[in-house]
Amino acid sequence: MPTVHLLDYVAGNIRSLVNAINQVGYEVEWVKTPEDVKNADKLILPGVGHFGHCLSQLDKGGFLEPIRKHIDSGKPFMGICVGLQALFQGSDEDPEVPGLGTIPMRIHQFNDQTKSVPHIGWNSAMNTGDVRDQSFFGLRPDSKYYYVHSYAAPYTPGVLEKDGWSIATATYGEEEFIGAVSRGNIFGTQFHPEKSGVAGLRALRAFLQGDQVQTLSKDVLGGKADGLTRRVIACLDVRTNDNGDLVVTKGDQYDVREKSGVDAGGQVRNLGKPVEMAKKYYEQGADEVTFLNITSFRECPLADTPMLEILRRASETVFVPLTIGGGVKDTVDTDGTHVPALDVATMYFKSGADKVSIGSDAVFAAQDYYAAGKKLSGTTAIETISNAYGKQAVVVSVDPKRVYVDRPEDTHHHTLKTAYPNEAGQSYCWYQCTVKGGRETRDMDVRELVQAVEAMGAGEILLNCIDKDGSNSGFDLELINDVKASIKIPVIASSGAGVPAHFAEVFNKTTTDAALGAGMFHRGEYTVSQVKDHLQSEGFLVRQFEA
Ligand code: 1PR
Repeated sequence: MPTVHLLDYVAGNIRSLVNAINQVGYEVEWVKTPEDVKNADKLILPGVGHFGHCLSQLDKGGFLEPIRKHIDSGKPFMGICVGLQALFQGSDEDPEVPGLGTIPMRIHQFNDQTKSVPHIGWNSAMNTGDVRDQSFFGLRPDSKYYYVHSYAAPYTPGVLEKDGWSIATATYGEEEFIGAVSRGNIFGTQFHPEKSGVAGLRALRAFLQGDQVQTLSKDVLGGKADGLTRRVIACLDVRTNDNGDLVVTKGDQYDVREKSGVDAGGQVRNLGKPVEMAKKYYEQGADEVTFLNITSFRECPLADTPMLEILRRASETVFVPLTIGGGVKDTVDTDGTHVPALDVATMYFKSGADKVSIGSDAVFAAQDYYAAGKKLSGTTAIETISNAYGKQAVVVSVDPKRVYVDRPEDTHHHTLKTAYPNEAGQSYCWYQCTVKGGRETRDMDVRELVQAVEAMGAGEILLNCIDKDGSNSGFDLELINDVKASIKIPVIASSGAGVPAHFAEVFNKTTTDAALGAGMFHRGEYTVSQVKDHLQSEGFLVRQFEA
């Protein structure tokens, strides 16, 4: 197999990139020292986390000059995400830290007054060139690519083009930014090709094969830079069943045991095998796949935890983002060793996860945050993981339950007037946070929780609702609107999806950033592609699976 050199200087999900490189027929050689850069023909600089962290690590390791020389020598160079940003002069994210300066512009933060930040999801990379049927490095106007970032290079027409750069852009809200650049031997993508399905693999292959300019066939010219698509996520709740096998299960209001059929009497509902199901949903067009370890599997050393193997295997064939939740917290291993949450997360990232999801521990951290007068401790799982890997890598999974009251004055919590009073006629409710899979409640409402975790550096909220879970009755729109109104980070609506129309409803009636389904997919009632088709027929922009 031909090789490509990959710089592994920062923490992050490098496994997916290696898998993607293997998938297109290349092998990775690691660049561990500045000397190794000299031996590289094709060099890739991946990048996750902070601009300043990335550039100062490169500087400290003595890599910057060899990278510059590599680029100047005309050998192929590709920068991904922060690796692309490194080509610029600097970034608002860490104004003191200089970039490589190859591109004479700076990186700016997205405006979070008008939209959720980070920008997470599938967006375009449209060539700005005059020759409409030409593209570079396999980018196509009808394809979508996976982006996750809070900072970007704003696009000003003509400025870089006059210096010979080819540019492809995406639009987020009112802002048009650079999604990919290329000139001569240089290729940079703000999106993650390794997470962008077949479209991303095509770009990676084109770079590795030096296939810089392509003439596009007529049938792919129809795309337009129409912005972020509606994200549809498939969620797999995973646990061991009573025979000790790892299965995908699904609860009703979090109760996963059978109540009817041959297994009535309490067997754990078994809906399939995690890796196979993840692949199936990827091929149906799921924009992301989430695995939630809903119980600890068994007493085994952390390094052998079965979720790691699931991630390793899933990331070999599923080229969209993978999130893993359950048990991300400071832990004591079976041999008594204390393992910080950051190390638990690191194991997951190294095994192929792109994001970790934190549930119970986020509630405990939020309680401490308020008890300390809204002071950050710097030591919570959210803060440590977010600081090391960037906020986009940290999802907080929220498991709220409705509590009805007669009047808002009856509780110190934030209430809303509901269109769905309970049987006793109470028409106000608040959403109480729970821990341990809904088994215990806490004196905290969902607003308090999401605001606290946003302050700690969470990048996204996975908003479940215990009352709606498994009900097939649609999402809890009141809850979603309430949470959206209280934070700036993206929200994934979850719990209650039963038919494709529920997805259209949640995108119509709330400003949710993504929507997640579980049971309706697992039971085979609908496919992800049917949901996407429905959304498209209702006028929503979606990404369809590229074969
Ligand atoms: O507390 O950090 O160890 O994380 C545990 C994680 O496991 C949390 O994210 C929590 O939401 C999840 N969890 C715990 N117990 C259960 C259970 O079902 N007994 N599942 C559970 C949560 C909720 C969603 C579900 C949607 C959509 N599952 O992920 O997929 O409700 O379902 P639907 O579309 O079929 O309605 P920690």
